[in-house]
Amino acid sequence: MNGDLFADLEPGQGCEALGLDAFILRRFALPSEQLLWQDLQLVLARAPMRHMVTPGGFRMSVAMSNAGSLGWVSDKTGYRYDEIDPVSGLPWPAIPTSFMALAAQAAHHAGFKAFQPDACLINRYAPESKLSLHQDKNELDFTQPIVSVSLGLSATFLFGGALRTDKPLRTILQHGDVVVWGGASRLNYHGILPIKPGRHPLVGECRINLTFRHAGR
Ligand code: MD3
Ligand code: FE
Repeated sequence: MNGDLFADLEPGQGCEALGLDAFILRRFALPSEQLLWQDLQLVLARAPMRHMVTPGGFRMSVAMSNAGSLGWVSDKTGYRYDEIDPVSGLPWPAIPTSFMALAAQAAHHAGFKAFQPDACLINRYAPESKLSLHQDKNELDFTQPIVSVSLGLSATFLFGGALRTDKPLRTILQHGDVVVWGGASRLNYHGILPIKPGRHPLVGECRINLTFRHAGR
């Protein structure tokens, strides 16, 4: 690991390389958990969580919402980014400054100097919810990384390769863990195994994941 890049991490906030251009900053979001949580409630008051439907007609077990000038949506016609929340008919709420600061700091630690997210997808996993192995390829610019922030219950993350058939690595993502996925791993398959029931003191009986993307031009 490049010592200089990570010199200002606090003790206990190690950085691990998960794969090529993929870095886990364990517990990196812990110091800002209260602010993140407050700001998340403000976003969700305007854009409530909802279960989207896949193009195949299945209701997703993960509930979702978005902040930013673009939001990820799925319906029977397909997956896409849209400026408008189809539930409210209004633009998605802005990405809170606390979210932006955390995402920029994390990207910077992983060597991405100018991360400009325009979309923050918010995923909520109740017990038994899962996200099957998939690629994220609706974004227009793959040179910018994706930053993910895990809150609440732990999850087993599957990190595969460029092909669906590549055997995935497994790692546990815990409350406060931040992962930065760049260049070489940007199009890797990945997923989340079914969440085990439990209770987190701040977040309650679920897992929440924030993923920051640059989706537009
Ligand atoms: C690796 N979310 O929203 S975040 C998703 O925990 C998604 O909710 C998972 O996959 C979650 O699309 C995983 C980590 C993540 C996000 C995007 C990636 C890992 C990635 C894109 C490429 C490679
Ligand atoms: Fe994904």
